[in-house]
Amino acid sequence: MMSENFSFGDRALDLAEIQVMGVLNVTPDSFSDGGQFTTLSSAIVRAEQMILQGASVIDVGGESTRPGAAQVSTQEEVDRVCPVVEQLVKRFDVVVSVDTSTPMLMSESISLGAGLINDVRAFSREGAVDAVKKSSVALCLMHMQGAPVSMQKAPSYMSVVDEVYDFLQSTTADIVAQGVGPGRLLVDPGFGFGKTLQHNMQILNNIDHFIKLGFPVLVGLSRKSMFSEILNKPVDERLFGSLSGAVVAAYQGAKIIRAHDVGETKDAMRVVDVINKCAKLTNDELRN
Ligand code: 7PM
Repeated sequence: MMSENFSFGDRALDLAEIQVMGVLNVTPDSFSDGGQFTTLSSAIVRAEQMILQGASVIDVGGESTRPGAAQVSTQEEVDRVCPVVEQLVKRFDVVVSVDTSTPMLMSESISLGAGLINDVRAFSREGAVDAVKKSSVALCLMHMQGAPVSMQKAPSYMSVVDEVYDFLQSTTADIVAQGVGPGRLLVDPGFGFGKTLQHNMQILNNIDHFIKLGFPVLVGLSRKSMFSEILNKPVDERLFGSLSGAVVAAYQGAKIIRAHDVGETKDAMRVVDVINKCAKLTNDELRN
């Protein structure tokens, strides 16, 4: 099997195999873990668990992007996230991702050894591109319609797949034009960020189209409210729904799956890896 090494700062991952990004919330109001991992040591314990379960990326987030969430101050976000990034880089052989739109936290995280900046606002804030430009970290650009406070009020598109595609195409081109190498970029259609259930399902059915952008595709479906709309289940009972969605995305070529339930997601992705790999075998290779 050919490898597809992709650099995240000074670490690399082989994207020929689907990678699982474990979610590490360090917000006191995180919707799925009630903020119990807000202290440094419990965050490290949770990260280690996820790494043992197969996470190759840990996504540290200190700003809740929950629909309607209150904004945290820059200083508060930096104070929550930086000590966690520092410890994770020091202790584990893992790509440390920072879920932020704040240029100051981007710079700080990069100097602490983070390998990926995951920005749900696609580096749209003043100074964001400058904060990452002179480093070698990877950047994940996500699509969102509107802002977290209001995005789920009335999502509306003429053609959701085309609009998300065009946004990712023009935003990646714009960032490359500002001096970031294209080999550093990942894209994400942003499930649940200004999208109805139908919009989310249109996107999920067209992940193979987003692959054509030429950047590795990352998706986050884990525990999202689209599964509550389908299954009518609370956030802690959406695992099987989330896995079903992750399989559909990965089968079409998504390379990184952002998930809370890392071990279960990793098992599902191992199965999809074998399905995708066997699909490419020739008759010659299949004969004994
Ligand atoms: C409330 C609602 C709290 C939604 C948290 C969330 C993504 C992400 C998030 C994603 C990328 C969550 C989301 N979702 N980053 N950050 N892609 N790249 O479910 O889909 O954790 S926050």
